[in-house]
Amino acid sequence: RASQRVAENAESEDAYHARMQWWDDARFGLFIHWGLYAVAGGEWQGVDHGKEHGKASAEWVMLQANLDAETYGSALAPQFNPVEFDAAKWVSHALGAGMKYMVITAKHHDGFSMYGSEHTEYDIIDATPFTRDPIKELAQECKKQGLRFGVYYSHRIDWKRRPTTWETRSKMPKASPEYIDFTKRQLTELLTKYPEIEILWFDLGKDEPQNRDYVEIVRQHAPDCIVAGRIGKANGDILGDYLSLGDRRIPPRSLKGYAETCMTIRLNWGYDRNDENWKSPKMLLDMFVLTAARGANMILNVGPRPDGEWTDEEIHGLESLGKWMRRNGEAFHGTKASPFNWDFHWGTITTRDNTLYLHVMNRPANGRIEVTGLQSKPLKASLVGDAALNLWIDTGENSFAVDMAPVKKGQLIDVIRVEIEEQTATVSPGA
Ligand code: H79
Repeated sequence: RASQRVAENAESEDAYHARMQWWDDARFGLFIHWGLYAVAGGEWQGVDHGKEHGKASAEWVMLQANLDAETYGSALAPQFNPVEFDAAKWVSHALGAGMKYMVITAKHHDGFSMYGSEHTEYDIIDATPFTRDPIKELAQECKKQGLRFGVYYSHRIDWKRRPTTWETRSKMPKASPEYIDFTKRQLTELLTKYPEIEILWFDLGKDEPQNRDYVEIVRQHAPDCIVAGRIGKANGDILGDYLSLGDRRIPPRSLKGYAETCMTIRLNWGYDRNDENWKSPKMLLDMFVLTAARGANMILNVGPRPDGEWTDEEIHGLESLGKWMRRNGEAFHGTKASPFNWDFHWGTITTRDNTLYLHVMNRPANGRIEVTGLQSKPLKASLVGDAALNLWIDTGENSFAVDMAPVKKGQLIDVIRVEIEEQTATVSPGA
């Protein structure tokens, strides 16, 4: 696979792919947006900013309510006391859902550090009544339970140190040398204080020369750490180890390199007390398999409450995904993109060597799963999770159909394993 990273990187192609291996095999991760904005829950002085602006805004409330950092921080930080926060529980929720990694906000656009930082007092230890460091507790708990750990870090947008307003939000002032230095010190601190960090998820970077220095810091302190594509560019060179697709975007076609979709379980990233736009487990799973069919990962976001608990919808939503993931793991962990650059009326496909996995998102009444346009012969079909259930195959010219009538209904998506003679090209979509 072609890489997204800059050519001048000293690392060999092989070393790069070896470093990306666990991530590429993982397919599914957890994203967590948690910060002072959880206290506001999308509202400021009775105004629901999601409604006011017609857009999800919980972690943007500082800008949407036009607050300076002093007003925002002094109102919210003294109230941030998540006594129910339990790292062990959060990690179990992720593992129970079949996720292989988590990424949590260490600093979002509001500029507030969710870990104990030596370089600012605008952090969870100094500014809130909560005396614990959730980044540290999660990092350690991930290590203990076997979940990979990463942090989100807003390196360009920082409304405390690079102030802007709702109206001028697209025109950021140039980063001062002090801000760049602060960012470098915080990145160094994160990577040395929490050696468990294996992903640095930068957000909304543009083309700024300091981006290259930020990547350098990661390479220096954590050579195996993966850098998300939203770090941006430096003098035209694309930085980062993988392509991070735009917020909530499912890749339309297979991509050349490693890629990731970040998706929300409801509309908002951060906790929003008024957001009822929950996606059903079925819809989340459909989006997940469509992403896997393009060879990309998905990180699904939750926005925990200010008391440290997850909402019931988040807990139960992840539980139902987990049930499916446990049964069907072989159909996405370590798989490759579909040989087709399109999907089917019944669903989509992932592959491993000479195996196709047919993800039946919408089961036809006659139980006939048709695959047209593949220049290879099918040998054997069975149900994932029930290898004993062999299914009849009807073979044609560059096409075949599996009869899934014997498969009991009940799963959100049935996955059929088809062994084929060899992986070959597909015929043109018009054929
Ligand atoms: O961290 C999450 C978002 O806060 C962040 N990226 C994800 C992972 C993000 N920040 N900006 N953007 C994404 C793109 C800009 C979106 C905007 Fe808006 C549309 C800014 C104003 C209108 C979303 C909707 C934020 C406020 C209203």
